[in-house]
Amino acid sequence: MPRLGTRSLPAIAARGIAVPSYDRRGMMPAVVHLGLGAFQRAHAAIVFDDLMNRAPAAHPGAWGVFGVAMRQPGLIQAIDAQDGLYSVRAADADGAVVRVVGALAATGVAAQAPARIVDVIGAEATRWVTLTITEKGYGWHAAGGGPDLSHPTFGADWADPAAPPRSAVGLIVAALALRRARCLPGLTIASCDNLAGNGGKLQHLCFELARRRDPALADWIATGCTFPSSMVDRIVPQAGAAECDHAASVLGADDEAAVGCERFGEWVIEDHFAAPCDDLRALAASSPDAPASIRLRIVADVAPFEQAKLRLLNGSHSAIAYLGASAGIETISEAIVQPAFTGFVTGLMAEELAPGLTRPDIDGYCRELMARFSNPSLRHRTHQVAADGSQKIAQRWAPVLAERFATGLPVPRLAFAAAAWMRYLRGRDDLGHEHRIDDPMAQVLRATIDAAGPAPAAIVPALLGVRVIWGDAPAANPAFVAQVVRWFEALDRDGIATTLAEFNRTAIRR
Ligand code: CS2
Repeated sequence: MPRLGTRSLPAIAARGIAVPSYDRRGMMPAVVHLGLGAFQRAHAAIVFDDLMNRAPAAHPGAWGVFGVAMRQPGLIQAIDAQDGLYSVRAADADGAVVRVVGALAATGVAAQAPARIVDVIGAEATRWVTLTITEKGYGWHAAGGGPDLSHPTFGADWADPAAPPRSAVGLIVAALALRRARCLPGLTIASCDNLAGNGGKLQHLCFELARRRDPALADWIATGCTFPSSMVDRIVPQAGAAECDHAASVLGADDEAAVGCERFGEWVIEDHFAAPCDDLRALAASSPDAPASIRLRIVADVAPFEQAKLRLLNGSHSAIAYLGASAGIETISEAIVQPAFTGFVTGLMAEELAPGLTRPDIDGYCRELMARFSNPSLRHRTHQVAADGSQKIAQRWAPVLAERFATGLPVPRLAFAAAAWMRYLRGRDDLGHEHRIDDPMAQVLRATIDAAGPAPAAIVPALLGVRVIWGDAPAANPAFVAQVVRWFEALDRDGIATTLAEFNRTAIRR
C-alpha cells in the first residue's frame, strides 16, 4: 500500500475524500504551533486548513502551520514522511467523515533544535503562535498565581534566560526578543489549553520572563503582541493503531499520523488580534460545512464559554475517569452509559457544576455533553483522562468548591468525585489491576499518602491540604472533609459499583 503523501492525493480524492484544494507548494508557515499532538491536528489545524481551502488562488497557503513537538520526534518523523499530510476521521452515532488535512507546512522538535524554533517564530512570515502544551506545560503556579520557579523547564529558563530555551514560554520570549531586534511586528499568541484565563496567564508568564531579560522587551511585548484567551473543544483520544488501520482502509494509503475524534468541534477565541484577520472573521461568520470542521466564534469575552466547558465537560470527564478507571472500565463511553454513572453525572452537572454559568443554553449544552461522552465511536480511555489530576482538579473542581462553599451550597457529588480521585491514587482498580499514577506531582502525592498512613481519615485531610491542587477552602471545611472520608472508606471497602449505587440511593435524597 502506498504511503499518504502529495503523490497519493489524486487517488484519495478519487475515492470521494476531501483533500486540500490549495497549492501546498506556496505554503509559508504563518502559525507556529507549540505542542503538536492529536488534539491540535484535529482542532486548530482544521481551522487553518479550512481558511486555506477557502482562500483565493492568488493567496494560497496564507495560514500554513509550522508544527513543533516539544520533546518526542516520533510523530514529526511520521508527518515528515507524508509531506505534512494526515487524515482526520470524525465520528459519532450518526456516522463518520474523513478528510485529509494539509495545513502543516513544516515541523521541528524543540528539545532537539530550540534555536531553529526561535528563528521560525522570529521570522517575518510568522503572525501567530498557538499552544497545546497541556496544563502542566506552562509553569503557572496554581496556588500563588504567577511564575512557578520550581517548574522543570520554565524554572530552568528563568534561572538562565540567556541559555537555549527549554520551555514553551522561554521559546516564545527568546523569539520575541529576536523579532524586536529584527524590527518585525509583534504576534498573536493564543493558548489553546484547558486553563481558565489561558491568554492572561500566558501573557503574564511571557512578561515576567521577558522582564528578566530586558524590561524594554517586556514593554515591546505589551504594545505589539496580543494574547487572546480561547476555549477549545473537541474530544480527541490519543491516536494509535486503530486510527491507522481505519485510515488505511478508507484512504487506500498508509497514514501513520491519522487521528480520530468526535464530529463536534468548537473554538471560541477572544477578539484580540495583533493584526487584522478578515478571513478568520469571515470563517467565523459562516457555518462550518467542510467534513470534520470546527465551529469558530470570535467573541469579546471568552469567560462564559470557557467556564462552562472547563466545569461541565472537563469537570464531569474527570469524575467519570476516576470512577470508571477504578471500576476497571476501559473507556469513558462504556462508563457513562451505565445507569449509575448516567444518574451521577447528570446530577453533578445540573446541581453542582452548572448553577451560575452564563453560557447561552446551558441545559442544551449539558444534554449534548451526555451524548458526546457516550459516543460509541470514541475509544477514549478512562486512564488517559485520569492523567495529570493534580493539574486538572485545580481548573475543574477547585473553583466550583470555593464558590459553593462561600455561599453555603452543598457539594455531595464533588465530595464523592474527590474521594474517587483518592481511590484512584491507590494505584489498583476493583478488578485488582495495578496502574501507574501519571501525574507531574505523583511523587508529592505518594509522599503525602505515605506520611498520612493507610486510613482514609488521615489521607483525606492530607491530600486536600495540597493547596496547589485544591486551594484553601476544601481542607478548611470539616463537613466536606467528613463527606470525602466517608465515601473514600466506602469505595475502599465496597468498590465503585456498590458505593456509587449507595450514593445515588442515599446521599442526594432530598
Ligand atoms: C479531557 C480533555 O483528557 C482530559 O482531561 O477532559 O482532553 C477533553 O477531552 C477536551 O478538553 C475536550 O475538548
